[in-house]
Amino acid sequence: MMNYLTDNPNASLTDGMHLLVDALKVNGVEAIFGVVGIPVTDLARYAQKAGIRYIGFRHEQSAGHAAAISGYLTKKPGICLTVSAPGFLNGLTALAEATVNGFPMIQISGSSDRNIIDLQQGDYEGLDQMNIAKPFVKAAYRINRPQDIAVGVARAIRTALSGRPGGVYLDITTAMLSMTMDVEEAQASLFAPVDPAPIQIPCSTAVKRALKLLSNATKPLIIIGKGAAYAQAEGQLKEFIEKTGIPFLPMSMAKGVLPDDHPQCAAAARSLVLGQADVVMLVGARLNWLLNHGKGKKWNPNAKFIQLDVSAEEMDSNREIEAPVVGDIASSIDLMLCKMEPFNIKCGDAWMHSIQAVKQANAEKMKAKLETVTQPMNYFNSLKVVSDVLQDYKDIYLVNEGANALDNTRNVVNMYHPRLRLDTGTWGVMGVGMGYSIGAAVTGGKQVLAIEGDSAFGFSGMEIETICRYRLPVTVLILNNGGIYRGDEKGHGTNGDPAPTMLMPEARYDRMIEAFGGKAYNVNTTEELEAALTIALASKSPSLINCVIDPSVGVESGHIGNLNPHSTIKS
Ligand code: ADP
Ligand code: TZD
Ligand code: MG
Repeated sequence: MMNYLTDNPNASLTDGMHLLVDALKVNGVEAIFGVVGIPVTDLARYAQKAGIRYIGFRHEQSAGHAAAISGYLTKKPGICLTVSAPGFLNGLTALAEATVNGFPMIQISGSSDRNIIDLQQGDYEGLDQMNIAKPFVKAAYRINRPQDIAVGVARAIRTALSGRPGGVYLDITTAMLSMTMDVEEAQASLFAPVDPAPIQIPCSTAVKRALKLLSNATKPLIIIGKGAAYAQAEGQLKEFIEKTGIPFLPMSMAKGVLPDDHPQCAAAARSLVLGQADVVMLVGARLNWLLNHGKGKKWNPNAKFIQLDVSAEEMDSNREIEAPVVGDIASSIDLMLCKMEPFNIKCGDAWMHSIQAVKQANAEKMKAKLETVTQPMNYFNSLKVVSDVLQDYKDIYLVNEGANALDNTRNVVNMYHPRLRLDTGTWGVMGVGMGYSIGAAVTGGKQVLAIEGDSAFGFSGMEIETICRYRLPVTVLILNNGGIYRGDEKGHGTNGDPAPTMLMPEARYDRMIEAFGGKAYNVNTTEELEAALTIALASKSPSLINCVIDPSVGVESGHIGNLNPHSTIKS
């Protein structure tokens, strides 16, 4: 085995820094996303020398998002490298989000001198990082000695991947990085964990219970979540859905697990199916706020639930689950297919016809919106152009964030393949845009279109320099309505300050990418948008389109205005 740390093959000692790189290599790590500085700069250099790709960011949060999404796409933990205290904290938001989303990720952070931190004597960037990380992650570990590197890395990987995947924090102390160890002993200690994400086969009683419930349904529904996308169970799922004829509803990031234009896709009849389904089978989807917790006026109060999930404690989290199936999704559906025959599950024609009728009526309403030309453009006529151009690019990543920019894109732009739609996820968080774009381009090897609200873009906009520096095939399309939700609100004070939702009217985001040598476009009409997007995507190189949208067309809080408390006292 190569010792990447020492250029001298005869050296008898290695140190923590080199051994950590060796451990990452042994575990097949191909890329590290981070920001360097004391004490991890050399670590990144050694990693690069060892053939691990190092992608240097402008802010740790974006590096963390890149690591998280690479974990989601590859089922291997994405690695984020940060410096102590502030760098660690900047990355922690992304690590927490990875945990909430169920994406495997490891944040490795340098940390300062334990003796000084523990006595609070004011070390350079001193912070009790491991304990701060704990509430936000599946586990936090610290490596204090080179002898523990192999086990520390293996534990981090196994924890990030097994059960419900998530974030792990790995603390590496400055002192440990320069501690030495006998080379042979060090290399003998290295290993990759065997079967870190073991398959989990559900018990057949649970599977039969679920099938029985489904066989009694007159209006069954399958909801596909991003857990199914992560599980890469699209083959099994397609077989099950097509054999049973049951309609399905994809959650946002699960769009494309089965194509959106599949005849059984009920996305365009969402209210109908949630309101009427009598048996709902959740596949890698949680009954959280994104599904109104399975309660309230959107849901049939008598609906019965089947839930396929790797995490037993997810069951009954919001509503009673009559048929819990605890296992990994691929094994669970395999077993359901296997045991299906005596149950004779077949979705009735009446249910499917009522769904088709609503789908058709809604499609006509949508078509009218998409085809209405306005000047300036609105979300619908601009997104129709995007959707048309993307017909030639069905296999690229679509990163998406914002409020109206998010909700309308989700509704207008169909997905045809699994794991291509990457968005704000479980927390509905702004700031994932450029990190996800970079992480997907680097790990997935496909080009990216990021559709961004103007506010959303601002959270990670500086990373367009990173995109240009690494010459990544990323096109950023900013739906620029001049503000958060809309760009026409008047200030409420007397000093002329803009309203809280306002951003710069007529901001020219395209000029930002010119500073870094990327291609820039500013578009005001659907014709200009079509031309710019066509050229930008064909170029497969860094590009940014500033798309001017009518400031008055956005809806406050997008589709989740119901969650927004309004003051009861008139001012
Ligand atoms: P969505 O936001 O798309 O509804 P969620 O993130 O809420 O999806 O839910 C995903 C669920 O999938 C989580 O509860 C997680 O435990 C589960 N999950 C993730 N990977 C697997 C897997 N391989 N097998 C089974 N369940 C999984
Ligand atoms: N901060 C973070 C980290 N996440 C958030 N979700 C918010 C703030 C609040 N927020 C939203 O929920 S959407 C949004 C913010 C600031 C931006 C909406 O404006 P936009 O999109 O320009 O991105 P539209 O098209 O104007 O609605
Ligand atoms: Mg906006």
